[in-house]
Amino acid sequence: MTNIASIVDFSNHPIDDLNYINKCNSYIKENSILVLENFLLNISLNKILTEAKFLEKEAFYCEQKHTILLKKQSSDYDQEDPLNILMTSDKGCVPHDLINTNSDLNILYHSDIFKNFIKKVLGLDNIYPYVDKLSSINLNYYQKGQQLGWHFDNASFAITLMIQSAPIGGEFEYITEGRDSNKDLIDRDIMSRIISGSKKPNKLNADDGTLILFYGRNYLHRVTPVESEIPRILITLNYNQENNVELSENARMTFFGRL
Ligand SMILES: O=C(O)CCC(=O)C(=O)O
Ligand SMILES: [Fe+2]
Repeated sequence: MTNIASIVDFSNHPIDDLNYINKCNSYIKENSILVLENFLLNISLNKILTEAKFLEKEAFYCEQKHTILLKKQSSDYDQEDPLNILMTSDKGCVPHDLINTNSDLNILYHSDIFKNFIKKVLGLDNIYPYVDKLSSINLNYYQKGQQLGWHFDNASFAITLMIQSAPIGGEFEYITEGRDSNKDLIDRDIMSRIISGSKKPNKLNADDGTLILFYGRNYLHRVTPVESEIPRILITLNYNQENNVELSENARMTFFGRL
């Protein structure tokens, strides 16, 4: 059985070390995003990439139109209202039940050391996998022309692993201001300027093997269209703060095409 020490590069990222954990916690509090480059050892990255390429033919592709709050357009609001403008998102997804039980991804996801790191860095009491068989780990494929439109996530935090960045396009863009979901505040002016392109977002061009933690419910973000024949492959590691949560049937049908 593979050990997490043969997956994570502990020399760069000693995720079991309290000083390192505290450093990451301070960093994300200050910056709202934490980018850990070369998080995966090369040998593990290559194994995961091989598995992801093998599973690519199983991906379910969906295209959606949604507002930045992931809702449908409403005739109650002005079409120009930044909360009512439609975005396009399209990508392919391989759900958790197709990933090998012995995959480094499963070992990492279930590892107590990794989960403890995530909990402490994000200041959470506990984190739990989804109880449905599809939603905990997802392989996402963005083929040429595919993208994620501007949005806020439903989940408060996101954990992603870049496995194959696109040579052209497929950039992660984000802002770290403009919403406080706890106080139900959204700065419409900032949203309008980002959507229209008059305000420039931050850009992140993550290399393969990078782990990213991000407060996606509070910060608008998108993935620009992939422009290369080589797809962008990104893994989401999805946890809940409560036990026994399943992704809604509607969301599972949308993203995976099945329950
Ligand atoms: O692909 C990415 O880098 C971000 C994914 C994302 O924003 C999402 O799945 O909600
Ligand atoms: Fe997102």
